[in-house]
Amino acid sequence: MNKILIGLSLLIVSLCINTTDVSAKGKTITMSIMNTDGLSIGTASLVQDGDNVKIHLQASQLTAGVHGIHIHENGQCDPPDFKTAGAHFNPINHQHGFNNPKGFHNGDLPNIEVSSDGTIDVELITSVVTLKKGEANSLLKKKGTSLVIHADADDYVTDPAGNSGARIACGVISK
Ligand SMILES: [Cu+2]
Ligand SMILES: [Zn+2]
Repeated sequence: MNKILIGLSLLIVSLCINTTDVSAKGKTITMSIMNTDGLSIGTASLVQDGDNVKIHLQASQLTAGVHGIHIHENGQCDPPDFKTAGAHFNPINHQHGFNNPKGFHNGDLPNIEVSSDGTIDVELITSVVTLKKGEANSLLKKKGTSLVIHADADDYVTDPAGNSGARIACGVISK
């Protein structure tokens, strides 16, 4: 009986901690990532954590190696080319790339590396976008935004998209 009570109180304590944690972090937005055939190959979860937005990407059926990934300006992913996602999310009108003296876009993100089995499970953290509505750099603007994975690596300097090649996967970020 004692053991059960201790177990219960531990459970209550951990529930309280989780609740606090969740409210400090804000709601998690989960979206599906689709490939060029329009089929789901994974998910991305976004959460506001203080000044940062954390993006947890889990996907499979990708080609192994380094790929560019960005947040694009439109919340629309029409396969197979995902052109409807538009350009990189760029509310302050910079050029592309972390190594570009006139850079970078708010939607720019570090390259991801897909394992030899075609899977990826990674957390990306960015402080130049927000999930708070109404802000100029909000990912939840009226028509949403999108997360796009490219065929090639981002060179972090070539405007407007880092020479990262075709768009191979896309997911809509919206409330
Ligand atoms: Cu892109
Ligand atoms: Zn860019």
